[in-house]
Parts: sequence; structure tokens; C-alpha cells
Amino acid sequence: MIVETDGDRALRSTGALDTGHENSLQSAVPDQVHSKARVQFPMARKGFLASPDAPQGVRGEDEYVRISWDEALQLIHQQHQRIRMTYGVASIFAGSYGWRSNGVLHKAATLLQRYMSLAGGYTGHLGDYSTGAAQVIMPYVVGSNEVYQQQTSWPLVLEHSDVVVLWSANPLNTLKIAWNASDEQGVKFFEQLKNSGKTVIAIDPMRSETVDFFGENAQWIAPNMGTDVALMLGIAHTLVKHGWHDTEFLARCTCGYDKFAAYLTGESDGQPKNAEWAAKICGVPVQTIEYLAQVFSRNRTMLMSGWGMQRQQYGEQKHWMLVTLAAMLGQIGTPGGGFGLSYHFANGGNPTRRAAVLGSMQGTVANGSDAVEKIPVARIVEALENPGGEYQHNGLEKVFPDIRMLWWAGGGNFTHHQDTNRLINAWQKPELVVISECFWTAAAKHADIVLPITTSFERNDLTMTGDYSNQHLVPMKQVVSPQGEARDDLAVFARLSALWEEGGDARFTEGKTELQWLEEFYDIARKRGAAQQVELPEFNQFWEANQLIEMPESEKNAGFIRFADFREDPQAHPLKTPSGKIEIYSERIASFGYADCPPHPTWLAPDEWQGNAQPGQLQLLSSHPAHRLHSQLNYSALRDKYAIAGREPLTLHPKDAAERGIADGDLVRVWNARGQVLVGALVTDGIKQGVVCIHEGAWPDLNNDKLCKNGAVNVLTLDIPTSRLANGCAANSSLVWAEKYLGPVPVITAFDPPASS
Ligand SMILES: Nc1nc2c(c(=O)[nH]1)N[C@H]1C(S)=C(S)[C@@H](COP(=O)(O)OP(=O)(O)OC[C@H]3O[C@@H](n4cnc5c(=O)[nH]c(N)nc54)[C@H](O)[C@@H]3O)O[C@H]1N2
Ligand SMILES: Nc1nc2c(c(=O)[nH]1)N[C@H]1C(S)=C(S)[C@@H](COP(=O)(O)OP(=O)(O)OC[C@H]3O[C@@H](n4cnc5c(=O)[nH]c(N)nc54)[C@H](O)[C@@H]3O)O[C@H]1N2
Ligand SMILES: [Mo]
Repeated sequence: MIVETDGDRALRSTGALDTGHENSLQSAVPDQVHSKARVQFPMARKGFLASPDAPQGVRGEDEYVRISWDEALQLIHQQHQRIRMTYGVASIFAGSYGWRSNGVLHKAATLLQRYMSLAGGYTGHLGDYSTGAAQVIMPYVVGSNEVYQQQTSWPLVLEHSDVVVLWSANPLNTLKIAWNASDEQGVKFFEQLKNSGKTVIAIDPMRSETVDFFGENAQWIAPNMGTDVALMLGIAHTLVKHGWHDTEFLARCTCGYDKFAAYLTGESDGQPKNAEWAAKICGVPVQTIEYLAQVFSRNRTMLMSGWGMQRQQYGEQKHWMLVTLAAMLGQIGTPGGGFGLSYHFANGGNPTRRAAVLGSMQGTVANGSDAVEKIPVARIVEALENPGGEYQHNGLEKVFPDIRMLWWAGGGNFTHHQDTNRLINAWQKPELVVISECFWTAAAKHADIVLPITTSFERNDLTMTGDYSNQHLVPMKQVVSPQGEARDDLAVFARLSALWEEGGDARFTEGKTELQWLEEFYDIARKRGAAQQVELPEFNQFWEANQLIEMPESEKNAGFIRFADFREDPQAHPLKTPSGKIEIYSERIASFGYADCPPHPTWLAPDEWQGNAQPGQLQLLSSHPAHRLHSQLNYSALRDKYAIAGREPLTLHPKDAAERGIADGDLVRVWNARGQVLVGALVTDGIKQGVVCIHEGAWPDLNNDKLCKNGAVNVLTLDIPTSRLANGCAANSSLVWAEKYLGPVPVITAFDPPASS
């Protein structure tokens, strides 16, 4: 990004890479840095300050008091020591999950863990909210996670694929970000695809930004939410019916197909999973299912899948069945055929460069401790509710630790976690909650101590673009001074390390300043680059120049085909599965005996879905927002691009709107037994009837009636695991009611700092 400044304030920002596609998220820096929602000073909750050993009051209802940095850090240090001594290492939760800000040095959660590793360990987390189900099931099926791996290269897709299927994927929107900086190349490839005349099919209950982008060049097929496994089974059955499946590939490269086939034909349970059966469940007509089977099997077909459909109850089944379908089509390992689970994320498929890759900050100090315990990331509330409780995870018997202290740095857990009201109750349990934040998020407003942190524009850092491509090495020079009393996470944890033990700060920082760290990470890149004949200038020269460096292309990588070696010779290049082949039936998963994760892909009806909705209930989709990164920038002027009647939009079908007397632009109350939110109606035929969408990421803002004035979707979502295999986030599995809102119109207070004295 390029930021213009007058030395004091950030004035304007734009993307540094000219792609011809505006990325709205790159335009909001001035709003971000100078927002009135910034935390200006260290603050403590009144009821906590009154008796820190035995905090009083209710988190979320209390006033805040300004304190000095010294007071804040002393208080944290004393309580951290007390709690660790009294309840043991596992009582300290530092599994702080979240997207933080970009950069190889100022990584908030990593720095928190580094401090905790010096202090003797902590409870951390397993997995993530993004691909909770897919990343656990895929290793059983193909021996690798697939969701965070380089994809068959785009040039090959453009050359060889005839059909590209976007299954639960909205790349136009989700490619705006990457875990590193975005290399911004993905949309260009989708543009070439659009202009190529190839068949593009989008399978999504919502007509996404991507479907709109393709316009007449894509077919949009809208299944009921959560029913993709049934749809895929219907397609698979049709393949078998016509003998269109690739028996040679199945025999040579997969194992367990026969057991799955018995289920598919109904031999094992009496129910053939034919197109008629599937159509009733997924709401896609029989002819369309047959058409898909025909088109997929007669053409070179790439199934590009996003992740929204696995962020659901039984999410594990989705990509297992997708891979099974791809195996039946027999095109895995061909240029342009098979499946890919990361074309919509981080510009997967943009070929990897010959690159000088930066080093980065590590979460453990020398001779430090690691996490002593890890809980599946999306089970945090269950853990708080049920200390000592036994649970299953991925074939293991586990026990929830007794968490007494929680620290979040770089994550927005009050927006990212499901069932906010349940979270707020569980959140009262710990003895100390610390939040390191740039903004007064809902989590900050439910903390005991809030520490004001710099944004990435107030400090120096480095990054690569492209999680897979390593296309550029980028300087991230400080733009403005720290706002208010904000400090870097690095400085905060170095100071706390000094309080923890003599010389702790030197142990934490290894005696290096910010710029010395950056020089070290840069020198690692220089060495790595040299091994690939990529030369970088000296650090000082690079830093002075303040220009990104583009890495050279690699012809070899531009020809990368996922699973090509395996396809050619499965014996010589086995997968890392027990059989070395694609496992359509998994003996290992069978051995766990989980009813919620059977040993081959299976249609399981969710607890809350269209099939058991009461009259008037709608399925709730919470896809990722176009003009935010989750909760980040919710306060910014980008809001004008999406707000309806000043609120978070509720996308709903004209028939669903008419049945409820709701018109476009009306205020709507959406509720279920878990909570209620206020939103603005966006009435459009761009969504499947019976499904409504509220994008994830609006900040919770509950009034006295527990009505969320700001439309935070997780007030409504169900907090259950995908299954006991992965324990992933299952946000997209909820039913809601909706009605036109006629009550007094409350003012949004989400972005106001809390009351203080
Ligand atoms: N209903 C529903 N819920 C979902 C999802 C969904 O699809 N539906 N998606 C899930 C997914 S995939 C994800 S990844 C999560 C995302 O959840 P998060 O990653 O937690 O979301 P962010 O809003 O990016 O939160 C990052 C926070 O870090 C703060 N921050 C930024 N930089 C710094 C820094 O340098 N230091 C410190 N201390 N703080 C910083 C920001 O101000 C912000 O509050 O949400 C999940 N929740
Ligand atoms: N602009 C922007 N980009 C982002 C993010 C962001 O917050 N903002 N977040 C980033 C992060 S952390 C992640 S994990 C990724 C998320 O990437 P994804 O998980 O792929 O994104 P989602 O928007 O949750 O879902 C993608 C599509 O799946 C559809 N979908 C949902 N349920 C179903 C279903 O049951 N069946 C079918 N067929 N389709 C379904 C949704 O309508 C949506 O269009 O995006 C990343 N990119
Ligand atoms: Mo994510």
C-alpha cells in the first residue's frame, strides 16, 4: 500500500500494485489510523480495579478508568503471576486467534506467545476458523491439507480446463486479502477466465460478487444451504448410472471406493442417492444434476472450492465428497482438471516465484516453553463453560483446561465467535481478561485491562506478497507517529518480560531493536535468495529506496500441476495417507467411531436447516464481507458502500420479503432463541428463497433488550463443532426468523469508546 501523509496525519491510501481492479480495503488507512474508535490510553475496568484479586462487576456493563502504562503492566504482571502460581500453566490462555495486521515482526499473537513461552508456557489453540473442518479431514483423504497449498497453476487452467466450477467460492471478494500481503494477481486470472469462453459454473445459495462479475459468462446454480453433499452424491450417482465414472483411476489411485459405492447405490442402506433423491434435499432440479454430471465428465473440469460450505455442521463431509467426486471424474493430477481448495484465497494458482523469502518472528524464546495444552480454536466457549470436561478431538480423548486468565492480541473474538450471548456469559468466568487492541472492539469493552496498540502504519515492518507466490518483498515503513499513548505489541511484551525475570527483556528481544530485527529477517531473505540466484541489495540501500522488489518468474513453477507425480505413478509417489492413495473410505476415521463423522463421505442432515425449519424460519448465511476484513474497518467510511438504512444489510429473496411485509430499505429484526439483531433489508433475487445473508464481522452492540443495533451475525449463530473429528467452526448452520422492525430506532454505539471516569 502507498500512504500519503502530511507528516502528522495519513491523508490518502491506495494499493501499491496497479492491477486495474480497485481493492476497497486498501483505501481506508486515514479512517483506520485516526478513527475515533481508537483506544487512546491504557484503561482498566472499574470493578476489576476495585479488587484485582477478586474482580467485581459484570464485564460489558462496567465503566473504565484511565491508568498509566506502568500501572497497567504492573497490574497485569502481578495478576498473571498470582494466577499462574495458583492454578498452573494451563490456566493461562494465550491461544489468541485472529488476523492481526500484516508484517513479519509485529505479529501480535506470536509476540504474546513469545512472552508466555518465557513465563513458562500457556494454553494455545489448534486449527483456525477458516478451514477448521477441511484442514483436518483432508490429510486423511489425500495426505495434505490442500487449503493452504499451492494450486495447479493458473496458466495451465487457462490453457487446459474446459469447465471451471466455483463451488462455495466468491474469489472476487475473498481475494482482496491474504495472510501475507495480497499479490493481487488472482482477479486478473479470473478476468482471463471470464473472457476465455470456457464454461464457468457457480454453485452458491447467493449470487455473489463473483457471479455478478462473470455476468452472462457464468451459470449460477443455487442449492439450499448445507446440502452440497447431497447434490454431489446425486451427481456421483448419475455418473455411475451412465458409466461415466473413471473406474481405471478409481482402481489405480484410490482405496475404499467399493464401500462408498455401496452407500451411493443404496446397497448398504436401502436408499439410492440418485438425482431424484438429491433434488429433494438440495432444491436443485433433477435435470440440472444430470446436466452437471454430463458436463463434468465430458470435459476437463476443475472444481475450485471455497470454504463457506465447510464452516457448517458436518463440514468435514463437504470436501471429502468433493474429492471423491473429482476422483470419480478421474482428472486429479491432470493440467486443468481435478479439484483446488485455494484458488479463492491468497491468489492460489499464481505461480510461485524464485524468491528471496523473509525470515519472521518466532513465538518461542530460546529455552522457552511451548503451549502445554491446545484446545480446538472454535471450542473456546465450551472450554470456559466446562473446565475439566472430557471431549473428543480427531481421535483423541481430551480434557478442557481450567482457564483463569485470557489474553487476546490481534484477534476480534467477540465478532468472530458464534453465539455472542453464550460467549458473554462464559466470558465472566476468568479472573483476568486482557485485550491488546488498536480499537474499542466489543472484546475490549468486555476486558479488565485494555492496552492501546499501534496500527501497522505507526511502526516499521516487512512483508512478502502472496502466501504461495512470494511475488514481492515489501518494505512497510512507518507513516505517522503512534496515536495517543499507543505502543507496539513488541514493546509491551518486552517490558512485561523484564518484569517477569531479570534480563527478561533482553531474552525477549535478543537485544535487537526494531530495525535490527528487520535487517535480520531481510538478511535471511538475501541468503535464501542467493540459493536461487536471486540477488537483493544491502538492507540499508533497500530500506532507503523504500520500493518493493519483484521476484523473478520460474518457468518450472508456472507448470506446476497438483498431484501430477502421484497420478503418473502412485507407487513411486504415494500420498501421505495410510494406503498411499486417495482414501474414499478411511479405516482410521472408522476406528474413531464418530457418528458425526462416518468413515466415507455421507449426507447427514444438520440440526438446523431448511429440512427441519418451522414455518417462517429462514436459513442464515454469514459469508465474508466485501468491504471489511472480518470486523476490521467496520467503523470506516467503507460502510457507505454496503449499509442499508445505516445498518448491516440483510440480503433476502423478494418472496421471503413479501411474505413478511418487508420492503427494500426497511429496518428488520432478525432473531432466534439465541439473540436478536437489527439490520436493513436488501431485497434481491440474488439469493435462494429461504436463505438470508448477514455478512460476518459487524461489531456486537447490544442494547438493554439484548438487541444488537449493529447487526452482528454471530449473535444468531449456533456454537457447535463441525463434528468431534475437527471441532471446526460451524457458523453457517442456523435458522432465524425475520420481521419488519417498527420499534424505536436505536442509535449505533458500537464504535463509541465505553463510558469512563
Ligand atoms: N458467522 C461467522 N463467523 C465467522 C466466520 C464466518 O464465515 N461466519 N468466519 C470466521 C473466520 S474464517 C475467521 S478467520 C474469523 C476472523 O476473526 P478475526 O481474525 O479475529 O477478525 P479480525 O476482525 O480480523 O480481528 C483482528 C483484530 O486484531 C486487531 N489488530 C490488528 N492489528 C493489530 C496489532 O498489530 N496488534 C493488536 N494487538 N491487535 C491488532 C484488529 O483491530 C481486530 O480487532 O472469523 C470467523 N467468524
Ligand atoms: N474481502 C474479504 N476477503 C476475505 C475475508 C474478508 O473478511 N473480507 N476473509 C478471509 C478469510 S479469513 C477467509 S477464511 C476467506 C473465506 O473464504 P470462504 O470461506 O470461501 O468465504 P465465505 O464468504 O464464507 O464463503 C464463500 C461462498 O460460499 C457460499 N456458501 C456458504 N454456504 C454454502 C453452502 O452451504 N453451499 C454452497 N454451495 N455455498 C455456500 C457463500 O455464499 C459464499 O459466496 O476469505 C478471506 N478473504
Ligand atoms: Mo478465516
